[in-house]
Amino acid sequence: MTSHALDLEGACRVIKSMEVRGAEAIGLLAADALAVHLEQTSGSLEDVRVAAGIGARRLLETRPTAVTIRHGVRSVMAAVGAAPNAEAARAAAAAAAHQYREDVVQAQRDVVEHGAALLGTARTVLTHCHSSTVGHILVEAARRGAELRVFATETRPFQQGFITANALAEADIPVTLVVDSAAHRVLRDEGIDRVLVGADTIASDGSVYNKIGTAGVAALARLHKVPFYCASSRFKFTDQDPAAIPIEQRPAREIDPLQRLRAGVRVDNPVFDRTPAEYVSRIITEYGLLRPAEAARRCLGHLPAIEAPA
Ligand code: RI2
Repeated sequence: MTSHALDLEGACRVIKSMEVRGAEAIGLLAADALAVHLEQTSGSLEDVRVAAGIGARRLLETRPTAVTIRHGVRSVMAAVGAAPNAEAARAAAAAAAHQYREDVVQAQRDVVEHGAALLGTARTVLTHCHSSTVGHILVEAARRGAELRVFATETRPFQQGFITANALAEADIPVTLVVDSAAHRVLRDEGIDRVLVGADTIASDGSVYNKIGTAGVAALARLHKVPFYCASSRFKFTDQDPAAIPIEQRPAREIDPLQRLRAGVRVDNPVFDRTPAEYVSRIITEYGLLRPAEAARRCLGHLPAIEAPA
């Protein structure tokens, strides 16, 4: 499936269903889908702007925690806002989505470079969920000769740990899948010397919003004195008030797909949690390995402010 083949509603559907998932991927798809939507919008400049605003809101509703969607949408909206006429707006939207992709891909390459250097020659790593950024770092470190051993948590309820495990096995990196509740045992008994996770969103105070369970792994890493690293380009950072960052709730059926629960049992399925900055040793950014608050300052300094869609 190519993202370009999707109309706006199709893109919203596959993002919401997590058929396309991972913070970076959904931001790229959102930008592309909005640009394609505007290419297909005829009429005046005002018509294009209205369509952009409606499309942006639809995309932002899909996965409310992921700030990458905001950055992708913002880049397209800014281009539309600056265009003098409808034709220029459509062309500028396409160019902006393309540029956003180039910038995100380059930033991830730079993060991977710093991450692979961090891992050095031989490391035992614990990771949680599936992050394309972390995956690329591990594969690149192995390519450079690191004798890696990786433990991947299953990551209930969506089980993205399976994606991580299969991708690493395909790259011939020894990997062991464990249930989430094994994190304490693994950190205590398996000689883990780095925890490495991705990010969906990072607040200006350096706290990391990532897959549910990340904060628990971080607390356990602290207990066992294992350094905890988060790999993230600037496109995960936001200057939103941390208290206002929404945590996405997903359907109960993801936890109880066989519907074994009786009516009346409440299911709480927040898919992200917030890891406080003090649990994070360094954030691996395109600007190098930085303490969380410094990473936020540097990364936000290289981003335009995110505005709400018109
Ligand atoms: P990359 C994922 O979210 C995971 O939480 C992962 O850590 C994060 O996105 C970053 O992934 P989800 O879409 O951008 O599985 O590094 O909910 O690929």
